[in-house]
Amino acid sequence: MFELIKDDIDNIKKVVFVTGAGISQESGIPTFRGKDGLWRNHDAMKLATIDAFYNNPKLVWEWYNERRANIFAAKPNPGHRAIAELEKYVKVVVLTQNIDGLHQKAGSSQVLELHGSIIKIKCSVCDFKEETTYEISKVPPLCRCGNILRPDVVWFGESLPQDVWQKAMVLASQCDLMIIVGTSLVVSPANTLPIYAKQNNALLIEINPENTEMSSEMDLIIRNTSAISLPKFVTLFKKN
Ligand code: BV8
Ligand code: ZN
Repeated sequence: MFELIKDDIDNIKKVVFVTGAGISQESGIPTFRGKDGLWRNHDAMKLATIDAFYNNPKLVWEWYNERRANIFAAKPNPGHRAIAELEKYVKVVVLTQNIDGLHQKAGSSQVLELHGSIIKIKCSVCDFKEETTYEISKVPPLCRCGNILRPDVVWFGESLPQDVWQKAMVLASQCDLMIIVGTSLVVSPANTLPIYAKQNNALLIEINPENTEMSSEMDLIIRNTSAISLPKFVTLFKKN
């Protein structure tokens, strides 16, 4: 599977992962664009927008409540755990588009959440923010200032947190190897991270059962799932 890099392993010191919904698929969390990308016949892409939230905050909150319940019950899978284990051998940073916190649950210590986190909620007006894992029964929840609370995620049409994005670009341009796992690379600006890596001569590996928008740019393509491929990748670093 990883024959191409087997002899280069000793030169790999800094690995950056760019992960998307596909890496959590084997933890039972639906992806965005797969067949399970619909919820009550609503397209996830249309619900994850600021307009949808202001047009129908109750509906959007019902969607997030269902996702929160599913995510809080979900466990990291062997793919998440392999990335966490790799920290024993090399410097690892995870740039994730996911909001499910499964990388952190698996033990990864350097995770940048490019699109925020479903575990956090914030006020749509004041600076109130908190981490909540309790079920939000009354939707939409109100802040003590009287305004509606929202999930602390980045919706389509919203900018990514500037500090997180700046750091992600720097890390992408300083790695020896970038592994792009479980993402269709449809969503920008996250889909530009492999370009920063390539511009700095990093090796690019894509792990995805399907083609992506950038398959032609990759040095190595593993047409398999992350839960199968990533544990195999980590064994390359284990000195027998
Ligand atoms: C921005 C949080 C500046 C919410 C998410 C026109 C109008 C307005 C905007 C735009 C426009 N055109 C482009 C844009 C920019 C837009 C964008 O990219 N749109 C796309 C759809 C064209 N981006 C933005 O708006 C971003 N902000 O650009 O700011 C700006 C400001 C104003 C106006 C313009 C620009 C913000 C984007 C963040 C959106 N928020 N999530 C929530 O989750 O509720 S994105 C959402 O999609 C998730 O985070 C998800 O992770 C992400 C990306 O999708 P993927 O992770 O790739 O998931 P997908 O389902 O697509 O693919 C899964 C892959 O896994 C597949 O390839 C599959 O084969 C593979 N797979 C499946 N199983 C497995 C597997 N792989 C491995 N193993 C398996 N077992
Ligand atoms: Zn408030």
